Amino acid sequence: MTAHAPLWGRNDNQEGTMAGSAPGVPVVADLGAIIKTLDRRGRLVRVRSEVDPAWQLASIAAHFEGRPQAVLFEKVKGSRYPVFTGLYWSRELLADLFGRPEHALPQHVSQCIRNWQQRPVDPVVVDTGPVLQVTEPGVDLSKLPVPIHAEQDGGPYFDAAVVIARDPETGVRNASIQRFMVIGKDRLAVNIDAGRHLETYLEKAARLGQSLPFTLNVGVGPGLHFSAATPAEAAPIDTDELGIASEFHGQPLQLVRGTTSPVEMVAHAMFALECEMVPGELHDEGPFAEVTGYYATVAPRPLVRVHRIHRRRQPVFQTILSGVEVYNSVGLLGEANVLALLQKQVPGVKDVYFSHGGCGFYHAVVQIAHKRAGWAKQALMAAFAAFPPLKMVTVVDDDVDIRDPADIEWAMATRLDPAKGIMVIDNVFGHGLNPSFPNYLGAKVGFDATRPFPHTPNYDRARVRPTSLDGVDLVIPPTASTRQQ
Ligand SMILES: Cc1cc2nc3c(=O)[nH]c(=O)nc-3n(C[C@H](O)[C@H](O)[C@H](O)COP(=O)(O)O)c2cc1C
Ligand SMILES: [Mn+2]
Repeated sequence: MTAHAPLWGRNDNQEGTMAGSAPGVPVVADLGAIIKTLDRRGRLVRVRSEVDPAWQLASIAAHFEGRPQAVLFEKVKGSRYPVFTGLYWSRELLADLFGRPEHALPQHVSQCIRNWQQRPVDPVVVDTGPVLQVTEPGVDLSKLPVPIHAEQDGGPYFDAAVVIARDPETGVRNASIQRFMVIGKDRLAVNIDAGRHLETYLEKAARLGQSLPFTLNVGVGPGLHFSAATPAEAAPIDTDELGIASEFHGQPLQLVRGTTSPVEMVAHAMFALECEMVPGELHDEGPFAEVTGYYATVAPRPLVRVHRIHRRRQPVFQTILSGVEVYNSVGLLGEANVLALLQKQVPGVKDVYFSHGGCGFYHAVVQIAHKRAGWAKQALMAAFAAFPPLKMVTVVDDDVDIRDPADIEWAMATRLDPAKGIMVIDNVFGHGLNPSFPNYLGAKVGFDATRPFPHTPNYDRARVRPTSLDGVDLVIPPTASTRQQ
């Protein structure tokens, strides 16, 4: 396990908190403690007025999207529970959460995944946990503040819940995030993309003539979200990827036994729903405004029966806005995984960034310090293989800032040779939500925007000598834009 102390140390605050956070576990493992700490550090916007979970909540949240602060909606119409959003929409906020510089985040994430791959620390099953403080006498999803986000969304959506399921043949646990539309008091419909482990589990259950039980864990910290979002390339189907959360927490993840099936729940979640899918039972799901900026269309998708709802005494519901927040969760995990694989396979790779213009997971920018001619193209091919949703990969030299779109364009404008440096791969598997990949099939493009190797002085970057402004006597008059601030 990593040696780092989880940020903000242990949550040994014994007083009852608003969210009922748990003593003895790291802050990052407990959303209640995270919210409390964000509040203390000036990183929590509180919305005190009552808001409607249908459209209004998301539209207010959108005003704060990307800021290094999360948002807590204290009063949500029709429900007793607050709603929290925005934990992932700023890398500054996330980096603070993990107590390291922003640029070091992908390295940290890939290190945690590597540690887990080498020496997994399996979750432990404990007798009880905060999530079992209350078991609802019946199931009524309308009591939960499940928001409707975009104008044409087909209904309220659980979009930040972690699914835990067990392989019907091997019993191995899987964690993932899927969107779930509320279609009734105790019914949901789920979108499972092609190739997901949950899809394989459901197919296996069908072959065995069984249903597939799973739990839906709402209100968890980044360790769990990151373990659930770890791509299959890094966490193959025969591994229990929940162990990745143990790495982020610095101690084994705690689970509690299910009460209606052998599938566990997250002990420190805010809510846990015990659910079941019967193979072949479908219901229309969608539309849903997806991370791509387009609506996912309506189609018959697996129907889910909710059998039991457990919760903390004072739970907070968690939701994620389809946008930067997803770029930074799925994207960061993809980025970390591509970085780890490229560094193993391609000498000279220094950094990887999944740009926001590329929806956080369609465009990877790779930084390389060339050691040999032709390695930029090796990096292109390795990146596509490492993360199938990618549609574009751009490779630049190590004097280019991969987080600055203008710098990347500069490299393309001055270093890309369009005759030799553009690689198109047609008829290849891509991401189903990308409209340029109908039925998961389309074309991908790689740009080698590196200088010719060996390097020649005509490609050397002109720079002024770095100087500090300390001690320089300056008069800076306000401009129209600074006056407005
Ligand atoms: C906020 C968020 C929403 C997601 N929604 C879905 C979804 O609706 N369907 C899906 O199949 N994957 C979705 N994903 C991606 C998967 O959770 C992710 O690729 C995961 O690694 C899949 O797990 P698996 O490799 O065990 O199949 C979502 C990810 C995030 C972070
Ligand atoms: Mn998996």
